[in-house]
Amino acid sequence: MKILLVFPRIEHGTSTYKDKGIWSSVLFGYPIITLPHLAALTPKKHFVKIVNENYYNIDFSTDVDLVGITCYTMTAPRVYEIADEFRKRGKKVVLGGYHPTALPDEAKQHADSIVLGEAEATWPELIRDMEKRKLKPFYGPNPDFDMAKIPPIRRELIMHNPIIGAVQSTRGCTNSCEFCAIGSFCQHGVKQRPIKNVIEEIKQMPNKMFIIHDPHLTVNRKYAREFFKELIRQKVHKTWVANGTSNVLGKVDDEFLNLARKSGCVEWFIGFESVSQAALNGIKKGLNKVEDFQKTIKRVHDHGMTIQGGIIFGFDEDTPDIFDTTLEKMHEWELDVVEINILTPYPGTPLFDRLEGEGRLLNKDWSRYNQVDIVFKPKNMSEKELFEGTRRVAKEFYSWHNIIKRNVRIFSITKKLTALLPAGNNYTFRRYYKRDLNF
Ligand code: B12
Repeated sequence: MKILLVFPRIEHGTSTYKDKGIWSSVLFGYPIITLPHLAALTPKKHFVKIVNENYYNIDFSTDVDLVGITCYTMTAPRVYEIADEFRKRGKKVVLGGYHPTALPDEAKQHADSIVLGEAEATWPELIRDMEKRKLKPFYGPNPDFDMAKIPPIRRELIMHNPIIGAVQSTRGCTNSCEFCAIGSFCQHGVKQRPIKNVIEEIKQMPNKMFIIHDPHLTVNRKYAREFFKELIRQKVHKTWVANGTSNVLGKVDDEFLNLARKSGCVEWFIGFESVSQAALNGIKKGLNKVEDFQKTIKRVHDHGMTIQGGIIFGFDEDTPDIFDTTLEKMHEWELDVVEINILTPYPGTPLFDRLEGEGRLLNKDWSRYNQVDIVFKPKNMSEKELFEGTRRVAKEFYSWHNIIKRNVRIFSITKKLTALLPAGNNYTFRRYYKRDLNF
């Protein structure tokens, strides 16, 4: 059987189709592992091809038996267009990912089958059914699969070749933050791959730098510590970045941070989300304490690693003064890079259900669920204030003057050339916000 897997074009964010060219395809484009992972789960007797629409046009007349498309909320409208076009030409289409899982009946109008949740157990079953021409309308969710059986992704199918590789070691999260899509998507708590499998995959990838696409690597400290030790013991000598949480990185012992650094870590992404404790409590992320953030950042810096912080504006507790306060803290705490987002209620999250129940969703144009457009009615400010405030923070934080200052600091913290990774992010984010927030 011939299977085509499609990654649709992205209109917003740091690696969009508009950024085609050397910047995203060779330098700082994030590697996307979803489809090479799905290809690896496909029995070997079938032929699999991947098209990433951010780099290549889709050939709708291509000779295939089955088309699988990955779908986030923001990409859903484009995914539906692609799916409709293939179906018009008599191809069988399957959709999977976060958005079809949250809204399967909507997605089903554009597909022959929907795969709900993680596909490790269900994709092989779907392929068998397809061989018999007996596709079921829905598969899963089936969270009952063995992480030890996850094969290495089919890296040779990634046609563009960013210098940064990617791997995943854990799934799921123990927190249930109101805005996050992971809680309802991964229905099995935390699961991890055997460390030896992850290290083997890292060793096999040609890239000298890689990103760990886990919800957060610090979710199981014992596992993370063993992972660092093994990277060191096996002399892997690669540079990596991962997601971590403030309450773990602020509290772990020095040995943990030393091992992380020695094993190649140059940057942690931490979702601080807000400088307002009331907002954090409101979104059920009260485990994070604003009063500890500065100490956490300093500790990570003192161990030679940098921090990319995540900040979200638009929580119910946010008033118009949140923008100046946040900007002040971002500088005072010496954050190296910051992802600045407008709160977006993704279907499937408790936030979406609450705002929908309160009649506060402004539209369901999924293409605008992109963290730079405003799709809900904020509580304590106007939509204009929310947009202008976010824009002002991004413009100020990503001024050339501030970027240069931060990048000098980044190199002095890491003392490594590979600090180009976090330093480059400062430039990537400037480009993104300048375009999407229009400054
Ligand atoms: C890496 C990552 C990115 C990277 C790479 C993007 C990518 N598409 O891979 C970057 C930084 C570019 C990114 C950008 C964004 N991201 Co992101 N990202 C992640 C992250 C951390 C890991 C994704 C991953 O690689 N997982 C590993 C693979 C193997 O798993 P998977 O993709 O979930 O695929 C499995 C299933 O979903 C399913 N599946 C998926 N697709 C398909 C298709 C078919 C046919 C089938 C059968 C099955 C199937 O099978 C796979 C195996 O089980 C997740 C959080 C997480 N830990 O999952 C957030 C996450 C997916 N991102 C999210 C968001 C919101 C965004 C942005 C909108 C943020 C922004 N400000 O712009 C953009 C959207 C870009 C886009 N449209 O792709 C949300 C998605 C919510 C939603 N409902 O859409 C998540 C869940 C984060 C969160 N906490 O809410 N992201």
